[in-house]
Amino acid sequence: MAANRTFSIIKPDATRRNLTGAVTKMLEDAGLRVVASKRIKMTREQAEGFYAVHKERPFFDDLVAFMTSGPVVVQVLEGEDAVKRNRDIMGATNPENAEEGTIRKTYAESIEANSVHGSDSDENAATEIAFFFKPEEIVG
Ligand code: RTP
Ligand code: MG
Repeated sequence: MAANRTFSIIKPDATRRNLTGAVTKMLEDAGLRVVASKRIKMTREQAEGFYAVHKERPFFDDLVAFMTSGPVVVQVLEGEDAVKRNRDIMGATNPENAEEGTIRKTYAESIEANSVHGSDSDENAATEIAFFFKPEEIVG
């Protein structure tokens, strides 16, 4: 598959523990290139908008509270088969089910405080990238 892009968030549990570099190294070692990156504090409106697909889920309010509890690092990652490559290195949502060597197995604290987000399809990647970045902020 041709090189393409995905969207990643280093979540508040990871920035709090000063793991931005460690997580980014795992992404880079997996063959992904950081082509845009910024550290932000998500507003409640941003978090609710970003996770709108989960609005009816029981964990929605907790998730919004968690994602606004501290800084996050939003990134655009580029590489061959980027969406799948990123999901593979992230590991399962629940770190108890994540494989050895994945980011979540290595660093996640819980099913919610699971250190990273990654887009789950090319279509969602495009939407999520546009949610946080202007085209000129992405340098491939
Ligand atoms: P993400 O969107 O963050 O990459 O994670 P994912 O696809 O593996 O998981 P998803 O089902 O999309 O859930 C989004 C995020 O919500 C939190 N979550 N909490 N308490 C719970 O049962 C629960 N389930 C999910 C996690 O932070 C998850 O990454
Ligand atoms: Mg998801």
